[in-house]
Amino acid sequence: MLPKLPLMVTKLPHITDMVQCDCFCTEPQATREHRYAIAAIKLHEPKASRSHTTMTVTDFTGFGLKAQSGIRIIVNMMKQLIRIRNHRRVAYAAIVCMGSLLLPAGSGHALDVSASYKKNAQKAFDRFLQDIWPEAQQRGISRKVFDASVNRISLQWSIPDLAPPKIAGEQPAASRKRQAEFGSPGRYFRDQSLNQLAQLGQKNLRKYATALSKIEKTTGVPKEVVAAVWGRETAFSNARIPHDAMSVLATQAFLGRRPEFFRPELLAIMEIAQRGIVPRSQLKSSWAGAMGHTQMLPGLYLKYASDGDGDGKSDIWNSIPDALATTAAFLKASGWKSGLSWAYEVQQSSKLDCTLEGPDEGRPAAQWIAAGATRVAGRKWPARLNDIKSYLIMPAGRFGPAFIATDNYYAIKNYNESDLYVLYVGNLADRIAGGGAFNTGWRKVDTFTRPAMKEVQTKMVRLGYNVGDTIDGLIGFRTRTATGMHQKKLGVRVDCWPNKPFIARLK
Ligand SMILES: [Ca+2]
Repeated sequence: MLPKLPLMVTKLPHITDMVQCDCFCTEPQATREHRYAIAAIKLHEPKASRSHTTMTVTDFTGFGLKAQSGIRIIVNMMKQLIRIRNHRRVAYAAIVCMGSLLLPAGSGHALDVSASYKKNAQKAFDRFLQDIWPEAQQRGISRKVFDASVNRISLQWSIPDLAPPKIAGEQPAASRKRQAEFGSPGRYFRDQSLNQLAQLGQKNLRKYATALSKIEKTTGVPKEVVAAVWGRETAFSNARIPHDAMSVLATQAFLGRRPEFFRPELLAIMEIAQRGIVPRSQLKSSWAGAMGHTQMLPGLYLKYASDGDGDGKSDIWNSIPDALATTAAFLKASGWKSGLSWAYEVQQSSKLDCTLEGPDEGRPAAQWIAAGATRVAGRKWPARLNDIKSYLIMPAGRFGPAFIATDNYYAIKNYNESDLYVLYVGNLADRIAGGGAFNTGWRKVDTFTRPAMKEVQTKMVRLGYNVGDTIDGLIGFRTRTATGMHQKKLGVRVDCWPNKPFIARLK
């Protein structure tokens, strides 16, 4: 038996890449921490592929895994392996460790930035911050709070996924996008990780029973769902959230890929500082600017801040009940309908037309049922679902589980724009409530890099199909349904997944 890795490594690894692509599809800084972390994962899972481990590392370094803990993990595992006399594994571990130190060296920075660029950028950044003042003032932020905020903001050159603008005639290359391969969604739903997380969830459900019952009563969002978001976001507050949120948001607003998205968030966090809910030193976030136990952006906090522990203020940074109440308020505002599940798994069947997947094809559940949707394991449909607008969800086309989802599915999706995120949270919630894995397994599908999938999407657009608002290289429901529609046209098997033989036939 292999020793178990500490929580951060066992709980978070398999979760992310497609789940939160914006945050995790970036080449991480190949620092020593990453190498140790890769070694630790390789040691735990010798069969993990290079791209998989890199993603895994990106995932939990996003939460602040430190070099020290990476080394400690390896040393402890080696000790245990020696103790249980697993010499082959020890030798393997030693090789992996050494190999990991020889991995292509990184500079420690996501960006290759010259000293002169940095100097000019700093000046432009200072001006950028001062230019925000009129907007800040309009929002009721005092000059005192504004100055105190700005004085302690520093440019964060090391956060991933930056796209620095041209300054004084110079423009560094944007940080590289990692060319990871996207494989079968199945690997995000490993029983071991999910069950461990579900057990922690059940423990926390008992610990916060009073607060969670109150939250469920006032918002209609089941306590298991609220807990599952918490588990997914910070592994029940076991993840480190290391960054100064204001500096991260200011950097994202100035150097990031989506300045128009982050500028209002920067103003929002200044407003939070103005309210003086917690000291500035406690306003910590992930590198994407999300804060607190359930990882909320400042703008969402301002809208949905709720008081879960009844002390009269909403402190999502220190109070778990407050964070949970705020998350539930957001889910409610996103359209949560009480008394309904997030989704009902149905038998994968050719009676279900996979080109009807997604939010545009919502219809009363009775219509899906009449068309042949049958719940798995002989489960009965709740009668009240009949008239409720429901949606077909097939995250891997015909190569995985299928669901009839409710608006609650899209409420979770409002937290994170990814089907796999919703499925993860939904399944974790079901497991916390005593359920298990999905009934239908995930079959192997062809894997692609994002640029390769972008090419495929471009071809499909040329053929007149809608693959979504942007050609993003991700296989979302529009890419899946467009695939199915083209398969229909070609007269081949309709499986709604762009495997290689299908792509070969795209002109
Ligand atoms: Ca409170």
